Amino acid sequence: MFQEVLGAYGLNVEKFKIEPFGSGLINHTWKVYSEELAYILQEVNTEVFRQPQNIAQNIETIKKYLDQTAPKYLFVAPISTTDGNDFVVIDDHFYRVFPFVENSCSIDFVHRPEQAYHAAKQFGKFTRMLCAFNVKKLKPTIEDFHNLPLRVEQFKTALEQATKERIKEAKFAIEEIIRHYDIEEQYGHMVDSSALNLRVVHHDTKISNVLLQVDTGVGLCVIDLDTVMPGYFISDVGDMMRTYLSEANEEEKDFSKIAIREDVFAAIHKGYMEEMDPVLNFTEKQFFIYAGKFMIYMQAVRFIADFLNGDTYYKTNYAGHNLVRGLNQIDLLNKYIEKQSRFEEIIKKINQDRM
Ligand code: GN1
Ligand code: MG
Repeated sequence: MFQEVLGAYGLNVEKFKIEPFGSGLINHTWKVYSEELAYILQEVNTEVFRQPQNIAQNIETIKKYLDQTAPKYLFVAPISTTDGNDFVVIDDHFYRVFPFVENSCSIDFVHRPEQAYHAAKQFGKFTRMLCAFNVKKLKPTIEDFHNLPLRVEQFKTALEQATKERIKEAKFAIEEIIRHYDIEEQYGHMVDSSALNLRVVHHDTKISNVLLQVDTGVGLCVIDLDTVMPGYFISDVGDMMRTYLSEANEEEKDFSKIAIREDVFAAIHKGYMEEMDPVLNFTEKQFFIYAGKFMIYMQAVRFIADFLNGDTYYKTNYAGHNLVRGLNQIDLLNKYIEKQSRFEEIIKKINQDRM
């Protein structure tokens, strides 16, 4: 496979070392490198991304726009094959190759608030750079990806179809998801009232999706653009809250290690709003804290639904893995909700200091 794929780019497989790369749950990624050159090779999971051409097209459309409006902005698009394509299809498998950004690194955990700040700034900057771009030009790469009511519907269907054993095992998780249905209701009100604008949103703002400068740790750019599509800013802010606030991530089995770091919350707010404050309207800003509840809850719903469905979506490494992930997210959600008034104080203080 490697030979055929790299051959399409005019690269000779024998000249490169190839190693699995990164920690994604959906696509397969490799680093392909020699002394002089380095690339990222990726196979797109077409079970999840049914029309991977849409990803390629979206990235191409955005690239053209940014080339004209912000030529200095670092936007990592796939390189072209010798035939001028953005991707290669071999036996129905879909591959693309990215340049490896020099002097860049990524991290899997937020150890310090500055890292959250730099990441949040990059995600904010990305949406800001595209705030005048017509979002309707982008195709959804996964229909209804962050449509919470639909995710809850899918959870209910999974519950109807699940085996008795799985329902019994997940009893507490199921009860917790039902107890927090108000988060979904609030989403419904928000969408009905057209409070939020559709924007170009990344939809997967985990820390490993930002490249940092090796020596300084300063943010360079965002990567993993598969889920870039029209959406609401709460998806990006919320996923940062979900994945940065606690040092222990969604894989942690010992929930006593899950804890919310207020300084990281403040850093996310600072980095994101440095870019997005002039872009977001007054009503949108009111949903900044809700964003975290929305994303943490939705991820819990998705993990538990996948557990009930017999683990068909997320890669799992042990029996009950998705249940543990779901319970982890429920624990995080409850700890987040406890902190809500602290978050309000933090934002109030930031706004006062600014005046
Ligand atoms: C998936 O593959 P990865 O890790 O980038 C998922 C995200 C989830 C995340 C949870 C297309 O992302 O929505 O938040 O797992 N991506 C898709 O770890 O479903
Ligand atoms: Mg991803």
